[in-house]
Amino acid sequence: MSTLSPTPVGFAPTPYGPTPSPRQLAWHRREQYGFIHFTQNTFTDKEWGLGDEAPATFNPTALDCRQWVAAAKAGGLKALVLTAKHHDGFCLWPTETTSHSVAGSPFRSGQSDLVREFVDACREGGIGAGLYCSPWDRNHPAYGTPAYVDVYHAQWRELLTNYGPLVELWFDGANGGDGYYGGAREKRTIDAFTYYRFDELWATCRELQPEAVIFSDAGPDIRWCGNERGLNSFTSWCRIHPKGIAPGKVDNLSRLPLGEADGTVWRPAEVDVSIRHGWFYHPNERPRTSDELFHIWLASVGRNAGLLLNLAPDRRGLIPEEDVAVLHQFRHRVETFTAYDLAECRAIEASSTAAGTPAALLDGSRETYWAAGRPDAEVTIDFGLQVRIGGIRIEEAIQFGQRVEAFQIQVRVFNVWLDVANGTTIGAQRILRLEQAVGDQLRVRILAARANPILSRLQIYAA
Ligand code: FUL
Repeated sequence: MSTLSPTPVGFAPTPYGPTPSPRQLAWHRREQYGFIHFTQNTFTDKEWGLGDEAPATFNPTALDCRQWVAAAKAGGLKALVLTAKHHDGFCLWPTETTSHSVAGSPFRSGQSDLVREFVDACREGGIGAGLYCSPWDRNHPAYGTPAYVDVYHAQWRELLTNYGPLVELWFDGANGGDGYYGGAREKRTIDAFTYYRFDELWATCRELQPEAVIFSDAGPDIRWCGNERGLNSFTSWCRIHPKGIAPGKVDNLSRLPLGEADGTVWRPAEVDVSIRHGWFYHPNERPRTSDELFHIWLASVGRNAGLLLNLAPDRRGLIPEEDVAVLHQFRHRVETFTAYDLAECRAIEASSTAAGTPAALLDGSRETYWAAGRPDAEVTIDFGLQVRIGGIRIEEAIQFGQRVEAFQIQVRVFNVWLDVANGTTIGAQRILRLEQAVGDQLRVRILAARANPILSRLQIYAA
């Protein structure tokens, strides 16, 4: 087996299918980040407020957004997305569009702007800030008519204009119909495909926040994974056919986790899940264990998705101490799992090379790559001695599109090759736990790909 050859061969590969935009690529690199669900529901013990909550109900006693940021960082989260407005319509900033906001609450004597405190704390802490502003508004009297949609667009315009650069804009799909609606207390239905004029609104987002990714069930930058349990599917394509999906409407739910191998747009999956059972704080709920969070991480980030982990500040306006402790343990768990890379500085050999070099897989960079000369190809790493392997991380060079459809991991023990794992798609990253495989060589065999595979990184974690 030859040692590292630093000289790349061949020409830069031609991309296969759609590829990520710069803002999508930056999103892929964040991998895990957090949600903050905080509003009237925190004080009323609800998940969906009706919209008739008095602004005076909202009154955190010790709110400190810097504590949220510290908690996020304790868990290794790279950004936070705040519910600036949830379905009950209460705005956490002093909007000019409605009086149903923090301006009417006793919190900071009605002088507060929680969105400002939030973005300032994120920037001070060096993490990205994103915002959620619910399309469904159970408070607004005009909900269901075109007049409300103008209000909704104006709310986003305030958020997009006054709070500096944002990394993610979150468009929820829920619409339960009934609400307070200025006292009408009735059921109102809308057409999810046309009512909100999302195309127009998203064009405004692009103009005012060009770096921010836009999330909804349907994208346009990142799509929902189709469940709130923290699990992406084993197979997950970053591509999808955009037809038939709108925020709150999906013709076939399984399209969301799986994506579509022949999809025409790049729209990877985001996995949203809460650290507790509900999205909002409820005094009778406890956080998940760090073990559960580690499994969620493997089933989301480890399956080519972004992980949006929800944190729920309590009535003080602080993330509960027990949740912060779990976040610390979760981060420690991930860091321990990935601490020692057995592949670093080892000899690596490929069955074929059309461009780049197999050594690029071990150089730590995502810019360099190995492009195989055939759809089925393999790379072999020689550890030089028997090692105990606990996990593996494989990355495709997604700047050239997503290609791999099936792969296998084998380990050589006393000259016999044993299968230790099989997989389908890889994408931005596939992370697998291997049950203590022992051997002196490991090979990644690409069994099927839609075009010659191009990998950018390979890490093999010591058990
Ligand atoms: C859902 C909403 O209905 C929940 O309240 C929560 O905000 C979740 C993240 O999205 O669609």
